[in-house]
Amino acid sequence: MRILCLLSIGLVLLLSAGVADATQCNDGIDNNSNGPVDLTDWYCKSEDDNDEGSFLSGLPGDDANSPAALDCWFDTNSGSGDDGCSIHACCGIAGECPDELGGAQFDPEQCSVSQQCMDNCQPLVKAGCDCFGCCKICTPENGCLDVFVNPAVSPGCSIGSLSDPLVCLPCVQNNDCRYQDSVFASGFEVALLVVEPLGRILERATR
Ligand SMILES: [Ca+2]
Ligand SMILES: [Ca+2]
Ligand SMILES: [Ca+2]
Ligand SMILES: [Ca+2]
Repeated sequence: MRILCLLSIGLVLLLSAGVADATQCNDGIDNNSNGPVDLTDWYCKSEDDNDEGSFLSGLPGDDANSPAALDCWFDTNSGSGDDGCSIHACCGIAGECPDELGGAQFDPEQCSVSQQCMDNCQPLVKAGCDCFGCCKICTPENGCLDVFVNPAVSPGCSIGSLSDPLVCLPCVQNNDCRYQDSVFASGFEVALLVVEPLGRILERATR
């Protein structure tokens, strides 16, 4: 009887822990009613992301970086102390560095990524993206575009405005710090092992 009681208490604790950790990006619900659910949605950068309806995470302290000092976009905080990543957004901007991103202060000599950043951030990066939120997103309307979806760089960017270069800034992925092996599926590139059993591979990544 006592063992049964202990088991029940354990189960209740486990369930309440699960409820406490629920986010929009791990709740199994299509919160923004657009079809993709949780991590298959473009707007979910990790299971901790609590906003399935935008590129923001909805988490206190996240998405507060200056474009002049981006940390690892996928660690759901804005500090570079825990990841060792700090890079000017214009290191990844395709073309001129815009004034509003601090173009006057941009030094292209300061664009290297530390080993610490690679070690900490690469395991967190979502397929199709680099460490700083420059992601290859494919839609029937636009084909595949590399755009900064990180709100610190492109605050108004959404799937509907992907092809507007003034809203979703075109970018070049950081080769030293990005998700390495992935394939194109409808939407984000998707990790090979995730997409294969579902038979949703459209073509191999050509980066
Ligand atoms: Ca969800
Ligand atoms: Ca959704
Ligand atoms: Ca989000
Ligand atoms: Ca961080």
